[in-house]
Amino acid sequence: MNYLTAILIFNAWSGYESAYSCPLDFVIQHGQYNVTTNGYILLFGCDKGFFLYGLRSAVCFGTVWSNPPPKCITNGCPKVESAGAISVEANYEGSQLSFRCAAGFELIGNDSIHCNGSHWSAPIPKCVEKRGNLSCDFETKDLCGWSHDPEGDFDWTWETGTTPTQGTGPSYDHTLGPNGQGHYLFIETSAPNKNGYQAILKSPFYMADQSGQCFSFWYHSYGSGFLSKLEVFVWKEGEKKEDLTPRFTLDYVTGREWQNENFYIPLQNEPFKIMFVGTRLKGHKHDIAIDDVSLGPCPVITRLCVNVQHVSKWEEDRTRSL
Ligand SMILES: *[C@@H]1O[C@H](CO)[C@@H](O)[C@H](O)[C@H]1NC(C)=O
Ligand SMILES: *[C@@H]1O[C@H](CO)[C@@H](O)[C@H](O)[C@H]1NC(C)=O
Ligand SMILES: *[C@@H]1O[C@H](CO)[C@@H](O)[C@H](O)[C@H]1NC(C)=O
Ligand SMILES: *[C@@H]1O[C@H](CO)[C@@H](O)[C@H](O)[C@H]1NC(C)=O
Ligand SMILES: [Ca+2]
Repeated sequence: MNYLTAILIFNAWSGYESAYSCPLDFVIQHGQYNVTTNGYILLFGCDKGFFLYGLRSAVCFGTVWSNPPPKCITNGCPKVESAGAISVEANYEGSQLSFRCAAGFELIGNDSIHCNGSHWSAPIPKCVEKRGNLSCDFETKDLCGWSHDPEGDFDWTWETGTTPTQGTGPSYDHTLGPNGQGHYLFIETSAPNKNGYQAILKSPFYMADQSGQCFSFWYHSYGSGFLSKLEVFVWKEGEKKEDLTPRFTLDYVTGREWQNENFYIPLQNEPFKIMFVGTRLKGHKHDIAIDDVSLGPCPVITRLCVNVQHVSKWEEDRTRSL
């Protein structure tokens, strides 16, 4: 017994007939429909040469149809092929297309279009890169879209409380503080990591129109000696880390407090990422940590807040971009 038969039996048994008043105010281009059972059921059909795209029937529930009428579609529309981030699946001999985007991209427009013989039902959709979260406190394991670069020798560790080695690293995160059980990321400088090993963390893509602002982050650099290094870069697709100049470098101990830093990102003409590179230089007593990153308007009184070396770099870029 199919769905339709079941409904007919239910209908006969319950005596609902008089209650059907679903609207019959639509036309099906290149097709027709027949009204049956006093307006309770519609049966759809398409003209010769057209495919029926959708359901073959509809049932009236009081005043609304169970589903929209199908479309009668055929081929003959301009060809659309997969290219770049967009992939196309053709059905009904090319009369209907479904679209998907590669990871990291989102679809703008309809994910499904169909053809009436000459025109597509909607413009061809586009895949655009997803916009990265503007800030992250690293409180969830998805790291707000930040990711470990497989080119690194090891990954940044997601941690709460102290780091495993005594005398180095933070005792708590920056977001929630001493009693908060918050999370941060750090580079584990103990074995098995070796001297020269790097951990690379990349932000999601930011769009070019999100440049011209400041990137702010908190870091924690406690341990003994000059043992590890933190570098922060602005990176674009295809660029090699070796060819880039870090926008921030730290290779010394600053103490047990979290420190804030920010730098200006000059206007870019293509999507970019922020890249944190942590390098173990010598020994296991310098676990550098980061937390609370954000991209946004530059602080007004930068001069008073950050050390002189970085103010000059910030001002230099700013002046150049004005
Ligand atoms: C509608 O009824 C007509 C006349 O009986 C028939 O030729 C046609 O095939 C029917 N269409 C559908 C979709 O059932
Ligand atoms: C997708 O297409 C349907 C009709 O096929 C239309 O009603 C709808 O507005 C379209 N959506 C977008 C986002 O273009
Ligand atoms: C297909 O749709 C376009 C625009 O909606 C319309 O101008 C054209 O007449 C339609 N063609 C057919 C064969 O229905
Ligand atoms: C932004 O962060 C939220 C929460 O962590 C996450 O669910 C979402 O996927 C992120 N967006 C992107 C584009 O990565
Ligand atoms: Ca945190």
